[in-house]
Amino acid sequence: MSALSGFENELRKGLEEYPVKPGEKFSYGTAGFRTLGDTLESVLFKVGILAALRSKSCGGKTIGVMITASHNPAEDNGVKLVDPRGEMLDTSWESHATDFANAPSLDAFIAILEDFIRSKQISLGTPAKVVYARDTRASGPKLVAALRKGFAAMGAVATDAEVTTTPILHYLVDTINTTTQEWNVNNLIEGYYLKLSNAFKRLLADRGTSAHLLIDCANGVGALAAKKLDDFLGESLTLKLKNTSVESTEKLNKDCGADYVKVGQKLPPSLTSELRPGQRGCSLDGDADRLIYYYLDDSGKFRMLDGDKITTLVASFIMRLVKDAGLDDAEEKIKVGVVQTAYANGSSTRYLSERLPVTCVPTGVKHLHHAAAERYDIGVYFEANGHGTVLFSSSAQHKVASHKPSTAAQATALGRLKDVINVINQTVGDALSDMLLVEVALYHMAYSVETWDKLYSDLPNRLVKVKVGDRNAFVTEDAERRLVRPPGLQAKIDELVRRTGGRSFVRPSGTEDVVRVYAEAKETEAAIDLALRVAGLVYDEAGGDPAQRPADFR
Ligand code: 16G
Ligand code: MG
Repeated sequence: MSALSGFENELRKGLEEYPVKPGEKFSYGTAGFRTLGDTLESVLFKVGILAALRSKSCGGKTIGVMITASHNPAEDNGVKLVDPRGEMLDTSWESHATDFANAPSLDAFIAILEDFIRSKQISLGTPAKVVYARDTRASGPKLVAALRKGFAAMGAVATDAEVTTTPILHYLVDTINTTTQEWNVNNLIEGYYLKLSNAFKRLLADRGTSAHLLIDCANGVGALAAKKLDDFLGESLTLKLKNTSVESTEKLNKDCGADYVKVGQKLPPSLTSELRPGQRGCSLDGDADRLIYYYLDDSGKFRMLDGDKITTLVASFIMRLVKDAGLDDAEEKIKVGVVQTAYANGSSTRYLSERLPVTCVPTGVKHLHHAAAERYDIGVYFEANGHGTVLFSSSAQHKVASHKPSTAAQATALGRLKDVINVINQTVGDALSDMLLVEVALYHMAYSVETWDKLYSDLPNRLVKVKVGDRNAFVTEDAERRLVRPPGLQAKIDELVRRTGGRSFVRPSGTEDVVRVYAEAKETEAAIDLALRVAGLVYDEAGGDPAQRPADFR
């Protein structure tokens, strides 16, 4: 008798309602499943089942499910699972998620499920608990309906966190699994805003005037969260919210948002008449887990402060607090370090390496998060695209909590460090929490936005997409900085870089069917030239059709 016999009826009904259509192929990538929203119902039904099984395999702990496609176009959608501590799904489950999604029939699916349950030794009698949320996309509600049927098929108890940001969902998962008190989801969300805003207000208590900040909310769920946060912040920070049209779902990420700014290295047109020279502005992405700052200099020129600049500011601030609190002496030494990816601007890596340990890891939050937790007592990580946070190890948190300051100045710094811990959402990058952290760091470091910007000068850089037949033919090593396959290509890139100067690397995207080329050099024209030459090499090497070769590839 099959272990699933009691569930077969519901599974059959679900699969009949949400069949995989011929030719469809899904893959659980860097950020979960992500594709056109209208094609995802079958995936969501199965993700509901997978989340329930994940909960059972974690002894009944609550698992999170977030429905979002982040910075991608409004018609896309996606879904990812969140593990009990609020971190990304264990990587060993990713390929199973893909197998589930692609199972073509009831029989095939049941066979995969049974095999999986046996290999993971999941006891189906263990209760399952899940909490789920979605962003503002139009396809969200029907994807939620399919997801709920997946939960129901496995008897999971599901809590609906409704429309909220990705980082709030991560926070909820962690909090639900660690709280010993009675809770309901609204109180927990309120607790999130209180935790952030109270710590922020204490950190800025001695600032006489309120700073002004313009926020581009990408017409997404970040607009709702920023409005709520604004209520909690009161006078401590004056927010001006732009691109808040969440009802017009087609406007999501359209000509605005963190990715628009980072990729185009330009201000969203909707902000041009809003931002005055010297004033700070920032952009969130569609699910509010990325943050990019900017300002216009005296001559009105747009200046961007990306994830690398945020790392520099935040790491400098935290190092100073650790030192001022007396936590950097031999006995209690707290080691602060930074994690970046190959996309980090070379100037930022140089600046940071002269001051603290820096680790480079492959793209994707799970890699950065893991390295930050493994390698440092306090690990600051940001991708250049603005996704990041700060992790405090339990030993660092213990040292901060138990340290006895020997001077009044140490006591002040220690108090600030404790509040900084509370401003941060340690489960994942959180644009709103990061924004508060940046504002606090600027104030306490006594930096204007210009001083912050001038800590180092970004090397000009360029990112180019290359459409190839099979991006899996591209295999990297050394944290994606070098190619091992196709054979011989890296040597050609090395030769180009040797001749022209600068830095370049090639990696297959984890979210799109393309290969990405990054190049940086001392001059803008040289960076563009290098990127387009490497793109040309990649295209030719991957057997691209000469007739279709993009005209600008060199
Ligand atoms: C996803 C990742 C992000 C990464 C990006 C790279 C998460 C939550 N998000 O958005 O960290 O920078 O993919 O995309 O991990 P790419 O592989 O297409 O370049
Ligand atoms: Mg995002």
